[in-house]
Amino acid sequence: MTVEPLMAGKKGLIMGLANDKSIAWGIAQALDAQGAEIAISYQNEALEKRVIPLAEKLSIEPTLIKCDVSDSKSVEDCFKALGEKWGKIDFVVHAIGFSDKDQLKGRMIDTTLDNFLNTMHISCYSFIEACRCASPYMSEKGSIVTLSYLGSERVLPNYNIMGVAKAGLEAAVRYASVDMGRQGVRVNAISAGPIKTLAASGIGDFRKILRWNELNAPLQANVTQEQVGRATLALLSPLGEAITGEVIHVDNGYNVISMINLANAKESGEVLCEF
Ligand code: NAD
Ligand code: 0WE
Repeated sequence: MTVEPLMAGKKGLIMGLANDKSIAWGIAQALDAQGAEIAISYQNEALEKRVIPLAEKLSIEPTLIKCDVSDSKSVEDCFKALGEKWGKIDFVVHAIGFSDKDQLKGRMIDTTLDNFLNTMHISCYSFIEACRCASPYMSEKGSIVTLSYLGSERVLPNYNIMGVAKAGLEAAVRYASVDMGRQGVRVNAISAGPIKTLAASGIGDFRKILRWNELNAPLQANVTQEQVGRATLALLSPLGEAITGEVIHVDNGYNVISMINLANAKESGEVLCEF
């Protein structure tokens, strides 16, 4: 029996590809494996050099578009170009976040207005704007997914204003699900566990964050780009049919845990904390 690929004939945009470690790359590969035709947007020329060789690895040649979400015209032009090229867009993936590195430490309350506005702009408003610009072109039964993190719901050291932006992002998912539900389009977020990507590099103690999650998640492991890719595929495909306005944790269950597992911590022999 031959089964039709889940994304056969479907076309859509992935925003936020920086390199082969990006969550966006895990998503691109999962969609490609199921027959999707993909457009990839990248932030600037420096990243274009990294994106081109990745694009060559996909089975259907992707469309590459420069799109800097700090510039509204750039976002508008991106969707217009795709709408004109394809007629209809079946899916959009938003995998973009940014805050000034200096403010991903210390106290959240010390954030500057300038950094607050920029973090909100790039990490939250850009999703809203992408939904609005995509809206005229989305096919009925289209699907949109953005990426969030547990720091939106609970406090982790140093995530700070990004947590506030992700809380806004998750609320935006709920409101957009109503706005776009009228045209049959579903809107969801995936709240991924920590993954070593460019956006995680240079974060002090990221190794410890990874180890902490691995020791304490119900499935005793960290998540991979590929796993987030396949969960995103499910939400973008007909498998996700009745799911909208939702934030789905793809974190090996870490978010349900309250107290750490002392036995696992001891067994690891690492000094993550001492009682
Ligand atoms: P990444 O660095 O590979 O991707 C972040 C992307 O944001 C980059 O491609 C970058 O170019 C893009 N970006 C930043 N500013 C932009 C701008 N002005 N215009 C256009 N693009 C811009 O890192 P990632 O971890 O794959 O991040 C993707 C998403 O996943 C982010 O929303 C992040 O918050 C979220 N996330 C990451 C983790 C993790 O641990 N890595 C966990 C949960 C959620
Ligand atoms: O959302 C993210 C990444 C957020 C991020 C990271 C950077 C680093 C480089 C946003 N902006 C920047 N700006 C830079 O200049 N994650 C979920 C990964 C992440 O980031 C953290 C984490 C985790 C997990 C920051 C502090 C604490 C935990």
